[in-house]
Amino acid sequence: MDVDRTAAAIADMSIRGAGRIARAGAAALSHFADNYKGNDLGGFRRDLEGAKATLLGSRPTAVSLWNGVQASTKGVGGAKDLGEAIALVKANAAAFIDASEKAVGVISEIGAKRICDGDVVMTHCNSAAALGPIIEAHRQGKAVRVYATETRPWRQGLITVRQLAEAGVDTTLIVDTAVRSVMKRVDKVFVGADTVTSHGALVNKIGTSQLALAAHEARKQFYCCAETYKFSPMTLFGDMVTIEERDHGEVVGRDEIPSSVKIFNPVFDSTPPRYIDAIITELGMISPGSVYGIMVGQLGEEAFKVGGRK
Ligand code: RI2
Repeated sequence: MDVDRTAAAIADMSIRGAGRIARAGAAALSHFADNYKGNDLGGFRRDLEGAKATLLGSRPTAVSLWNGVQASTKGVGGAKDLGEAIALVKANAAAFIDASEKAVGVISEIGAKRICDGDVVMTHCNSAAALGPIIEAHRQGKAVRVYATETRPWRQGLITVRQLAEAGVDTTLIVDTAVRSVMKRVDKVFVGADTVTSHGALVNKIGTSQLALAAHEARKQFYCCAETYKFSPMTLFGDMVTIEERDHGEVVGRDEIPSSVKIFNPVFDSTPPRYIDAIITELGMISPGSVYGIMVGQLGEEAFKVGGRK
């Protein structure tokens, strides 16, 4: 799909999920490179920047999209000619998509080991990374039962319960307001991530922090499942994560309530690292405090030299 249509599909959430939007962004840049009609390298680089900006303007919170776009365009500045630049973007995008898909498989294997026979797991929204371990544990023959939240207002929980039911997992749907009440029946919480900050805070679907608080209060384990391309390099340099706010029409019809009532529809919230037992990544199970070291390793020391930040 081309860049404009991909950006529109991400914005209207027909393509959603932090991993999927990152792969869609990479695929759109590959499509852009493959169909480029110009004939000079300078023009390609300029148009590529425009394509990146279009994709990044679609949704602001999940850093996975930014990382996918950056990974797909790495090295273009050093390309000798247009052909090399086009080939580079296509190869980068394909490598990112492949690594992204494999990461979910590794997270599933690692995460499944944290699920014991007979465990009851709660999950929120719809996360491929969080469902992977649950489905893998079930596939391995462990008896696992799941409470899945509805996840207002988009109700991604309905996608989750369909996916779990299709995999044969014993699944119960609950409304979001039932989280604290149901937590006493739960052993572990598994959620995904849109962004993880350099100090190990989890930015994920609105309501995630309520699950974390309820799990903490009830002394239940809280796991975040996140590929490392959901780690935000910008937060290393002090930038805040932008929390997306979406249209009030997603919450309630305007004529259902008095016109004087305002509607606030934030899409994500932040869970402090102290409420997270571990982050399950494709590099292994890590503490929230390890995120910083992994990001520094991935970025390289150059990025931290005074004046070295691009
Ligand atoms: P995977 C989703 O956001 C949810 O917040 C979910 O936890 C996260 O992306 C990660 O999903 P949205 O696009 O990459 O539904 O694990 O707003 O599939």
